[in-house]
Amino acid sequence: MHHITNKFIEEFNHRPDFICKVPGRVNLIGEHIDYCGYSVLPMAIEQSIHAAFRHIPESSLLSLRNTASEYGNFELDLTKIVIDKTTFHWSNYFLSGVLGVINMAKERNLNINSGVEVCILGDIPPSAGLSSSSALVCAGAMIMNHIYEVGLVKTELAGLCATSEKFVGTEGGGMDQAIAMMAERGYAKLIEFNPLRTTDVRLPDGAVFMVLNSMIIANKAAFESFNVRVVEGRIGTLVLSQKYGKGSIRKPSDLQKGLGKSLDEMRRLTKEDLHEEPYSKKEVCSILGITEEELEESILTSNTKHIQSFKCKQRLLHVFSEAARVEEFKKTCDNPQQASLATLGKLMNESHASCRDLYECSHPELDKLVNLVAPMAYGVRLTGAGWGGCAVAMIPAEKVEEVQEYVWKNYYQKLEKNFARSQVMFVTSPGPGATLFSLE
Ligand code: ADP
Ligand code: NG1
Ligand code: MG
Repeated sequence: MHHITNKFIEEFNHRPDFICKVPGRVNLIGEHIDYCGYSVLPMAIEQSIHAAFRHIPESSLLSLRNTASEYGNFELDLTKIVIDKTTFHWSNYFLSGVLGVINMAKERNLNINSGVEVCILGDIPPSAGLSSSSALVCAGAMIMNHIYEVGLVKTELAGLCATSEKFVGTEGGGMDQAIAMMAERGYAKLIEFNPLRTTDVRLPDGAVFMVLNSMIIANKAAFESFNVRVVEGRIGTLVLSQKYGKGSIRKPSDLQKGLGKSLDEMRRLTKEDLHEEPYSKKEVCSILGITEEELEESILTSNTKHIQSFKCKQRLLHVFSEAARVEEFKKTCDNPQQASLATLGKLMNESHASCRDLYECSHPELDKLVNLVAPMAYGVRLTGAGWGGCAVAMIPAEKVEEVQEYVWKNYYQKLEKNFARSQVMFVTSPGPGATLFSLE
């Protein structure tokens, strides 16, 4: 805490009033299904974004600083806030939370004529699937909620931040913002959507969760793969929806509800009704009875308009099977038995295989890491969006050192880079959600 306060004083010549702390998260199971409307099961980690801030009533300026010099300073007049999706500047994340709350404050006719000085210190490995992005978004929103006295409670902030992070350009779901806001120490959470709600999940005794960073950077806003997956699922759902006379349903969970089918039945439909080869743009338009322009405008995102083919079947098979694994994982945690650890581990392994083969969101280095850990773990899988970033392994508590030693030697030392062991591999237990501390 000293470091951030000192940096704040160095930058602004006075002490901050408050510190806002927002954690990162590790998703235990349920990957790439939150934006399809399905439940996910993450927990908050210790690593967080800390934002020291001071309200400046006499100005409308936001002054943003970072303790890490690579991020650079940022200034903006809050009355003229805009987010340029194409710049990929770190401030975009913070600003999207800020903008979400400003829009809400305007709707409520609140006075928004004041400014704020902010200094960020973050120790969530960035672009590693541990949700550093949403922690920044949530910090921006919490600070403005406080300063403008908007009065949003945590569930409202979580929903608002999920919508706001889209200002950055990624079409994600609401998992990261929900766990960042609503986590509670000691529990993982089942997060359900529409309406957003969380249920405590107590993890079984005898195993620990270890996060291992592949050190492959995956910046989700700067590359299109994330949104390509979103639209592939969307198109597959529209094709099925059309076939079953359900109109233009584009969210898999909505279609499931509309059809009144189980997840297994949805998988069967997907297998029978969609073809293996990628759908071309032309074919999609002909099935849906729309023009290419309409496809681009109302179904694709600004960074996926140029995509020519869509692997709808593979993506939806992942979605429906992953949603079923989350249900099974939760059930197993709720009724602990002797074989529970093995069952949970198996589900995690299946989740990884599905992410790798059907959703194609892994990375060869991440697979290498997963394969190294697998023989010593109950289960191990990529966590977060993928394409690099971290794996999460459930391992017997007594095997922690053995695993770390082995992976250090066989993975990290081979990368020939300098990093602290504790930064790339750490055991984690469920931490609390976002908090605001007064320094007065
Ligand atoms: P993830 O959410 O998995 O960490 P994203 O690609 O969604 O990865 O977001 C990573 C981005 O978040 C970084 O490129 C950077 O812009 C921003 N970010 C993360 N940590 C910090 C930090 N400590 N300070 C400033 N920006 C950060
Ligand atoms: P990360 O890894 O934090 O960028 C993303 C999405 C989640 C979820 C996961 C995949 C955002 C803010 N986050 O997480 O909603 O879809 O990927 O399960 O878009
Ligand atoms: Mg992110």
